[in-house]
Amino acid sequence: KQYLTIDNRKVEIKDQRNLLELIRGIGIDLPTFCYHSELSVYGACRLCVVDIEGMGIVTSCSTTPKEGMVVRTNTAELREMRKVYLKLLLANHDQSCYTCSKSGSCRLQDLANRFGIQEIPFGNEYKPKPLDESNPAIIRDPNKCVLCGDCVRACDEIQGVGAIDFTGRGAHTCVSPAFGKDLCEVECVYCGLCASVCPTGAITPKPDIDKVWSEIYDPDKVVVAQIAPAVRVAVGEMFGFEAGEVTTGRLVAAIKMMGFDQVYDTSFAADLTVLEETNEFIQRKSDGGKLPLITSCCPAWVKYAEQFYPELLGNVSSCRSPQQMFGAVARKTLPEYLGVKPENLVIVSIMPCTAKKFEATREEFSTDGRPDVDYVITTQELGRMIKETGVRFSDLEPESLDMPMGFKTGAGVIFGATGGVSEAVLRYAGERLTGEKLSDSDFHEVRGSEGIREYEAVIGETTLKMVIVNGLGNARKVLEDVRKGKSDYDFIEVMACPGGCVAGAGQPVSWDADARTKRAGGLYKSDKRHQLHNPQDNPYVQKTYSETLGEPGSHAAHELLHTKYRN
Ligand code: HC0
Ligand code: SF4
Repeated sequence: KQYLTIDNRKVEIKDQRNLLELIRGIGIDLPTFCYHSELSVYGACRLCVVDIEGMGIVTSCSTTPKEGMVVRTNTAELREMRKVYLKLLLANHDQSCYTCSKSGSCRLQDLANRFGIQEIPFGNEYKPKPLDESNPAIIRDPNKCVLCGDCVRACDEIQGVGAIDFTGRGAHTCVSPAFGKDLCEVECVYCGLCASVCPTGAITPKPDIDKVWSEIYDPDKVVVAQIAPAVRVAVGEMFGFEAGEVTTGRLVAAIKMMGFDQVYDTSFAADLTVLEETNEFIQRKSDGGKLPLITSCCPAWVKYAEQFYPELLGNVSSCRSPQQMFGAVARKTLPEYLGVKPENLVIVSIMPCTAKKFEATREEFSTDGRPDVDYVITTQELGRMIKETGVRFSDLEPESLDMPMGFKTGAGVIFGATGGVSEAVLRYAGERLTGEKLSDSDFHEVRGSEGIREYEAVIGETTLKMVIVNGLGNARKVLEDVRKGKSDYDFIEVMACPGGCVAGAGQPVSWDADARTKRAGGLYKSDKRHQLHNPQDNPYVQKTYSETLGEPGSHAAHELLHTKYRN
């Protein structure tokens, strides 16, 4: 065993990658902007400086812990250095904290507060730079950038996109797409990972709150909501609940109090998606069609495939995502069901994701020029709207979702975690391929958090070789082999966000490193509490087939539930 000393405490060195991890592991929250455990070490913000006997002052993020080191994290000099770094950042920062959407969850604000900074002595050097609001998903505000580079490394190292980088030199350095372009002009897929890791308000989800309020206030409109799976296990975090606590009932109550007319569940459409997608899969498998079949519900992944793997678009499932299946079915059936004129029906999605905002604007997903989903707001935006109303979320009595599209099986709920789509497909495929009910609908093997997980399912006579991928850089690793004909997968699930939708960029800002695991745990717990677990058993999905769609893969189903991708 090896030991070192931190602030007079003897500490064992285990497998920590750097001194910062070790310091944080013993409960000292040393501040940083540019350190992120899943990214390479950059060492630029210098806030994590420590004093080591014999070495002097070094950044702890880039120092390997060694036997016998004597480390101090808090000295007069270190404290002064941190304050100076913070003041320099503040001097170059837009100071519109009151009106910033990150106010309350901004790390710069938090640290200025923690270090008791009450003046910025260097004068305000900063000259306003234009915002990039060019796309439906995220806003880039260079005035709030602290040059930590987290976004640049996340986009490059985790997503393998490289849409943004440092540009300019010295005092003119900033982060932007190449040649000062806007995000809509480069290969950005709107996954929002850059916004998730941004410690300030420099990259944030683009809000649609005002538009949704004005529809709610319009007495002629009937406004319906669909709630994505991952929202129910995260929105509570904005109201004092633990990550992963399932708050669906309170969520419904709050949304109704806000003035929505009906509250439905995207998980209903997820059940529907499984039937269509599994049908497509089994058909391809039995007719020698194009395999592997690759899932299509993550819009950032679909855009990535269009840009980087156009030759594999024939492998991508033609199924629309649950969000868009919901939109299409709701447009077709709800006007009559609710007795509302089609033009007065407003469909709002509540999603954990920024790319869903983009997906809803795609022209494939509109009918007679009107988008099937009118507005997409993120979990964060919904939380803010609830806060605006003053409703005390934790005091609400849970309410039920509205029928028919509020009914789902557990399969439609686990979609929000990586591996969830694959497990849901197995729950239906198992029955389709053997003609028998499954005795156990859990497939624990596909659950987990690794970026690439393989699973071979043996169902009756058929072996299905599956791989579950999260993070687009991981997708690239798997797809390179598919492209070269070197892989024999039957089915590939791809979600752009590491962890799946539970970790989407629209989820509440969280400092909890385990939030994503806890949220996924909440979805699996919710699955257990549902009466039904297999999507084919959803009586309202069955009714939708008998009344509107015929059977999975039918002409009507294709019209409403499938699409084609651009090359
Ligand atoms: Fe997801 Fe979805 S599971 S993408 O992660 O498939 O955003 O939560 O709503 O559409 O259902 C996001 C989450 C969804 C869709 C569903 C899928
Ligand atoms: Fe990169 Fe995703 Fe951010 Fe676009 S949204 S810049 S692809 S991390």
